[in-house]
Amino acid sequence: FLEGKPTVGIVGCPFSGGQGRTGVDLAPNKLISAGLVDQLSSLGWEVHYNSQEKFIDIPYNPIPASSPSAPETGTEVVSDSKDKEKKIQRLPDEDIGKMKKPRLVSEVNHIVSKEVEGIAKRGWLPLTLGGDHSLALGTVSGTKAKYPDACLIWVDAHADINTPETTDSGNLHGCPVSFLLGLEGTDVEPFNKWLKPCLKPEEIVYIGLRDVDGPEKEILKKHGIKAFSMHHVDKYGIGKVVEMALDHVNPDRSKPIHLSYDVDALDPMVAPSTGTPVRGGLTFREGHYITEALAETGCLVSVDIMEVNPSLLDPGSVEKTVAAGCSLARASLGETLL
Ligand code: 6HN
Ligand code: MN
Ligand code: MN
Ligand code: MN
Repeated sequence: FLEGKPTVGIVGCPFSGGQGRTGVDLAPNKLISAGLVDQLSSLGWEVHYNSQEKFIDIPYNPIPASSPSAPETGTEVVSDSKDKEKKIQRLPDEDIGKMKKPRLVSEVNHIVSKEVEGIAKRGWLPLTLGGDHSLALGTVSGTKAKYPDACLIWVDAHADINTPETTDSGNLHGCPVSFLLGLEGTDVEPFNKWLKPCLKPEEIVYIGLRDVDGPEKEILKKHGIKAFSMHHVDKYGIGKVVEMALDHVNPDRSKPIHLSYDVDALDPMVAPSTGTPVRGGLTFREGHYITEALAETGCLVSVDIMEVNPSLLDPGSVEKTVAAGCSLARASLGETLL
């Protein structure tokens, strides 16, 4: 599906507003500092990297707070990457219903959506580095704008399919899938200003689930959404699970694939530095096998690596998690194909 010389457009998204912990916004820089651009170039890809500085212009809470004392509202002085100072008026971003930071999450994702769409429309592969998983609102809608028949493989400990009504936490990183599907309760401001439902229930498949909220289980059942939990990985083995997942969303291996990878799908021993770790996850090899098998299909058109949080735990844990993020990205782009 890609055009011309294989080219990847890395979209660095320093964003943490879809959940409550700071630090996940540091991941894109960490992944890049770990050498990701050169690593992907070595695989034969032309690599373009852009970090989404535009986020700082959004008039809601700073992303990330440019200083710990940055005000929630009022005038803030921020410096861009060229150390040019700008004054920005911060507006309040009150909860809407249970949703936390709805305006911020919406505006950031609108930018990400257009960015991903633009990269995809050049015939390049967008590789989005989160940031928290609410960013999938932007990445998946952007991919779908170029490839309306793309299917979505969601690798995660969580289903991220709460609606604004079912969410307990109010954190929008637990909700992106419901918005993409246009489930009941998601046609709400400010998201409905730009985000149209773009995904059908039969176009998504999950791998790695092990912490799904009660209402999410009902949603999965009601809409007949296919999910391979860790139980299925144990029962069938990862090879069979990926094959069954592809048979479900992409039976002829003819459709474009968007991979949205939350590193908390990996076991916390493999990827400890993440905001919502859950025991009993994918091993290092199982986690990488998924990306290798998808690379092998030749159908991957868009990849997200989400929820690395370099501010959590000790330096050793951070290094492991960042290294896992880089190697998942490399494997998705074909590193381990012989
Ligand atoms: N993630 N189901 C929980 C919630 O808050 O809705 C956890 C969501 C985790 C989201 O890991 O991307
Ligand atoms: Mn997630
Ligand atoms: Mn998760
Ligand atoms: Mn939970």
